[in-house]
Amino acid sequence: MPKIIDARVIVTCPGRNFVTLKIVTEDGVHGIGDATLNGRELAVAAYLQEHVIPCLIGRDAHKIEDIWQFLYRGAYWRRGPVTMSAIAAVDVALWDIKAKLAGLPLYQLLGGASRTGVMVYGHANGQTVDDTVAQAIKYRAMGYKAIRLQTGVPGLNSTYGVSKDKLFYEPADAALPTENIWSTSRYLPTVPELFATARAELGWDVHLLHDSHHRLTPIEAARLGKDLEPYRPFWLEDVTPAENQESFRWIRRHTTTPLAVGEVFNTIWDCKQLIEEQLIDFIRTTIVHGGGITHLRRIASLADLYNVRTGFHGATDLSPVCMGAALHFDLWVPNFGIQEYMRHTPETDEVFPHAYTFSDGELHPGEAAGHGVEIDEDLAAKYPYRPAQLPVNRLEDGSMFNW
Ligand code: GCO
Ligand code: MG
Repeated sequence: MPKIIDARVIVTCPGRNFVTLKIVTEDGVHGIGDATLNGRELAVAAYLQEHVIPCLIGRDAHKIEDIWQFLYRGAYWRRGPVTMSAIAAVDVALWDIKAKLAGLPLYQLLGGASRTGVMVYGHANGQTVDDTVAQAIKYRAMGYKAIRLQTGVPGLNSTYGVSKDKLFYEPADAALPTENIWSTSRYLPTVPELFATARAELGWDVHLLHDSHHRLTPIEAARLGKDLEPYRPFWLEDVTPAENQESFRWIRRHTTTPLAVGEVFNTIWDCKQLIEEQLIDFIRTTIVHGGGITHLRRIASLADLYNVRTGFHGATDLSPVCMGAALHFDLWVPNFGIQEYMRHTPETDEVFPHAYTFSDGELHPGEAAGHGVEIDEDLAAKYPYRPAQLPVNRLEDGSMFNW
């Protein structure tokens, strides 16, 4: 058996913080998994270091399912982003090892390629509608078949999704949370205007997406969905905070705009009702925050029964290790929808050399054995951890709101 003899957590900050778990077997094969939880990185690092790694030493790296069940059931305190990100890191590192031992790219172990490439969406954003559409035109020229549009809201100093650096977006911008101001009434009219201009300039041969980032009530979401219908969005994302899965019934009754939810979910239980009642069209939960490949496979299979497709979260705060693993999953999963692709900084790409490549609006995981992503530990050590938290939102009258 490939016995686990060592496991370590690597924390590095090549532009932003990433937590990586490296597992090493007796015969010298290693695997890596992403454990990054934006703004709460050290909580997962400690969970792995203190509570998980001691349990891994001496185990058979081939027993992925048994180790998953051990960590999930064995924690007693089930679910939650910290626990599930830690389990995900172990799971992905073990799949990496298994595929390396088999000498195969990971997607072959899942069932082989179902498609030739993975359609991704890029992020066009700007302070004004015209800036945003100009960005979208650039993405189109780069080959993207799907583009997310986010624009500044007049009267608000900063808006979710509008970045300083155009190809990357890092909201965790300070050691203590930055306080932003939010106004739904100022925001709501901006999105249909943005989509109308985008369709006029870009035409219809491109998928357009938008993220409301958990800020609407169900009835506001329903209205936005209706207002966007003429522009045929690919999806409208995270319209309400989804702790209350029932609220999607209200949105669904009023609009045919496709709905995407789930980047903050951690297990199948967070999306069970949404999927079974067919209240959503795309499930966004991804490998790093949802218990790894082993658990995402269950979510995707449940979703497939109800015509819900995958649309994995792929923001900059998910490391290239998560992206690599996600792309193998995407290449295989029968009910694939789309993959988010927010590019990493060149420093991040250097720390995490990877086999995946972009062309014609698609990513491909490559043919390297394993998931095809490595970590350069010497380089990683040159970028020490920097405290950074996500922003918070207040309404114009000072009340705390959702970010
Ligand atoms: C997205 C997300 C991100 C999150 C970020 C938080 O759709 O890409 O909403 O931008 O805000 O991942 O850490
Ligand atoms: Mg989102």
